[in-house]
Amino acid sequence: MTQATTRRTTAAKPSSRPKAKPAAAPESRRQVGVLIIGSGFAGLGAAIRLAKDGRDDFLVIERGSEVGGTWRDNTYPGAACDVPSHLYSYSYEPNPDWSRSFSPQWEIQDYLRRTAEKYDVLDKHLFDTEVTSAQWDAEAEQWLVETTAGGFAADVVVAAIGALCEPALPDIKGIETFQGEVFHSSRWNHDSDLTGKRVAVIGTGASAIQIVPAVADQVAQLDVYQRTAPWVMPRRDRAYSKPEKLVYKHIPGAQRLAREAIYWGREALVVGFAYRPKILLGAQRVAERHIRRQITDDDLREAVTPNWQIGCKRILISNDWYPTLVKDHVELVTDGIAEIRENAIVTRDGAVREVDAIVVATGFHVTDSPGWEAIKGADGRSLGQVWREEGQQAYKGAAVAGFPNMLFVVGPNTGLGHSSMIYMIESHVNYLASALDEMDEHGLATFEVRADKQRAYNDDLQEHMKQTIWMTGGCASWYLDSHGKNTTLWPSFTFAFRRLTRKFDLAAYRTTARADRPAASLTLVEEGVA
Ligand code: N01
Repeated sequence: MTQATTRRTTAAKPSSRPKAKPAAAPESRRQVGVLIIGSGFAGLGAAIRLAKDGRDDFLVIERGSEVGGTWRDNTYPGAACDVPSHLYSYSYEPNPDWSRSFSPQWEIQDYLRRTAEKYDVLDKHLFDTEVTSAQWDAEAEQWLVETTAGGFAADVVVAAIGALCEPALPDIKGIETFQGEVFHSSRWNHDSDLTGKRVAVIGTGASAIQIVPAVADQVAQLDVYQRTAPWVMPRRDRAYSKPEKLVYKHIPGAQRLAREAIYWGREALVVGFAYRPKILLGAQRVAERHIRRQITDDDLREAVTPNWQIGCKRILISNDWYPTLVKDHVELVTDGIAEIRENAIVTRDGAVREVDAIVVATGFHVTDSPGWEAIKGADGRSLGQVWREEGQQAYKGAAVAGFPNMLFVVGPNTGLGHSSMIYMIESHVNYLASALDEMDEHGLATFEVRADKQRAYNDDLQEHMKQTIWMTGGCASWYLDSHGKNTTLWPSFTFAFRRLTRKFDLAAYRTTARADRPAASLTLVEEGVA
């Protein structure tokens, strides 16, 4: 999908994107059964499942030059996962060789590369290819997909685009006039040597708290611009010993047991996040103690202490964030940014801080991704327009009314604040696989979720959402859309989502039969639709 752009950021070099080809004539389109957009954990997981199920007629379109998605793109110093590795991996592909409890980025990227090779799906990928538009053709009952490598006609489209892929660049006055280097955390410019430079980092989210400690000792001056203080817990990270790895490799079930223990430990947190937010106050005490132990200066302690309840935004983990902020050449700046000049950042109090480079760690377009504009449904409206007008929502996070034969892996309200997204991805992959089986079994040409089913599902979900910490904790976060609704997170236990998506529920969908299918064979399906 289209890339967010701004002048002078490495996220924005137009030359790095292949040029779009003109729309293909229908006869020159390549026909494909299932077209998967994106090859991060989600798209790759979908491809592997289709291959395992003996389906051959699928293709993955990936704009990057290899698999990995967010783990390919986020190469900033210090990048690592904050979910334990034994859980943050495919269930069918355990890795006994994880080096630590929280793996670094490069290790996860290696894991994804190896897994793609092992399951032999790389020749089903078109890399360095961007989807420029996808339009539902009601007559042909197919998606007409334009890409930078030509046109495709697909029976089913799988949107595995990911929520954290379009950098959100801050709209700060004068940012385009800055003469030094500017780059987004997820588009780290490795040609830029920060050694001995005066560097500013804008943002104090999950990315910034990894970047700041990793670059601090390299630079001459580090200004950290904080808009909202995050809650930070101790990071219980350690290297796995050789004997541990041997146990995981050679003792059947040992690694699965470790994974299960991590899973259920994390799942217990849902009680606090989604049902009884007061329980999280215990965690808040631990985070407060973390501040007291690592910072002695009262003013700095106050500046880093959030004024909202823990859990409302993502809980961060770090042992070196606060110790970095107390270093002499590091300054936490809490006055808002008024403007950026050729060589400096000016804050609202009038202070001018000269800098040589700016790292923009300001997050992603999650609820307003520009990618949604390129997908046009049955009535010609783009997904972006539909979601702006009606709110971002999908049935079971997977299907959107008006967008037949398209499934998300993973879509609205499937994100997690406490556990591994790979679990949610595998749940959605089950749903996708079941949908394709149902299409085969009943000879279906199309399926489209019923608007009333989608509405009822989301009304129910949002009703439950009201009691969660994300709505009651007193913060603003990227979990919420412009209407103030939480359209990103799953508000319950992940095993409940697994149950919900185990089987494709045809009764919630309108369907049409394939032209070659005898009408009698459709009876069952028609009965299923209430
Ligand atoms: O982005 P964020 P991120 N002027 O949106 C600030 C995942 N992740 O890239 O809080 C000044 O969390 C903004 O301030 P505020 C993880 O799911 C995982 O860090 O909005 N500041 C905030 O401090 C995470 O949640 C890992 O007031 C501005 C920061 O920028 C998600 O990615 C590692 C601003 C943005 O924080 C995103 O994390 C990294 C402006 N105009 C990321 N606009 C793992 O470990 C925004 N900010 C797995």
